[in-house]
Amino acid sequence: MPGKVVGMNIIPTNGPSGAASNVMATVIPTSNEVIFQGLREGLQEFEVVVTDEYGITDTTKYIITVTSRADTESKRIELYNAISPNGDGVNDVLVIKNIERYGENTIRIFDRWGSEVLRQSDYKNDWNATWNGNDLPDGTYFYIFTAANDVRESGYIEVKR
Ligand SMILES: [Ca+2]
Repeated sequence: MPGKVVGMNIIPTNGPSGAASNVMATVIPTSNEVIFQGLREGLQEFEVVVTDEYGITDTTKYIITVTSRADTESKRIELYNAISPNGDGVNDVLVIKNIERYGENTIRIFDRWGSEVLRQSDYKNDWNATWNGNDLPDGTYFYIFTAANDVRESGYIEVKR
């Protein structure tokens, strides 16, 4: 386009998941954000029409996948990232909440020097910061959790007895 862009319009169109009659898209020029209303789950098509200072327009078609927040959140793993494996029965093991939802999974845990101290498939929520039957030192560890459907989460775990 020859000129400076002066306007953008987003038009929901009929996509594979059906009519777009209830969808509204509002462009907020000050923040370059688009607010969608009335989206439903599935594929949604939009035409993005850009207008330049000479009134010339350019149209691009986009297809986005709309997923519900519940779907997105259920793929995230939830764990309490500090454990106190001192045998008092409180927070002694690393628990990944709802781990059964993820199907086949693998967890790997590394110490601060990058040595792997746990690699377990089908994790049973039972890691208590031991390695070969010995207590690992208190400190910060790093985990990588992978499971079916491209679930991959990583982060730190604090071990303090
Ligand atoms: Ca404890």
